[in-house]
Amino acid sequence: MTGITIALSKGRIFEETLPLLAAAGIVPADDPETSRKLILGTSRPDVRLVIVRASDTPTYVQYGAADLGIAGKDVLLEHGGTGLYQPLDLKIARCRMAVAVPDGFDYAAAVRRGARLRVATKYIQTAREHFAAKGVHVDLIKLYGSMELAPLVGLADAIVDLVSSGNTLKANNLVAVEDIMPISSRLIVNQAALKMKRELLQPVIDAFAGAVRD
Ligand code: PRT
Ligand code: MG
Repeated sequence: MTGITIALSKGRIFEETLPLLAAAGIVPADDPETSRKLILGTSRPDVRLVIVRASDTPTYVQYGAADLGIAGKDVLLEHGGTGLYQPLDLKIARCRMAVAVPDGFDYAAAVRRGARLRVATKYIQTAREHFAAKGVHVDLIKLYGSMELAPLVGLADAIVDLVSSGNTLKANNLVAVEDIMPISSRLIVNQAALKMKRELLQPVIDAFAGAVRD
């Protein structure tokens, strides 16, 4: 494909990417919330968007099915980043990765006495590194969503999840007891495409860079 293919997930990343796309003269021809199309044309005949699951974005870019993509740092850490160039923190879809437990569970005391904790999460790699660095013994339980449920039904003592407003934790009587890292979304670029199509891709990367807002 001689044009540019950009992989995006619908929802918050798509919404918050619109101003960045606009800075590169790219306006989607359809709204992925209402259209069922997975390939969207744009105002630029040489640019198309592909709509993928958030956790699949790095895979599409890694294999060159998309030249560019936008993915959360949470997703990139789990993927590993192979074959990807990550030139920009776009500072969108911001939140934090945290450890949370049921209100009333004394996490600090459990850690102090060296208890083995069962931790449910979608973010196995990040959680493993975090607890290993702290010397906390954990059994990690892989889930694909709704982590907040796990401690409420006895599947886990704690969860590692993303927190933005804190409303989901509060609604489920959970409290964040430890911050792991701040999270935002990055522009990712297929390394081979950057070499082969630099004259096409670099102006888009530069336009995104100029449109990043704190
Ligand atoms: O939905 P799907 O399974 O396809 O994937 P996804 O949930 O990862 O996708 P999406 O579109 O929901 O999120 C895309 C990216 O947005 C993530 O990879 C993060 O980098 C970023 N992001 C920013 C968030 C949040 N904020 C966020 N709050 N992703 C998820 N959440 C969830 C969180 O997991 C928790 O369940 O929202 C809930 C907490 O929100 P608050 O506001 O109640 O604290
Ligand atoms: Mg989601």
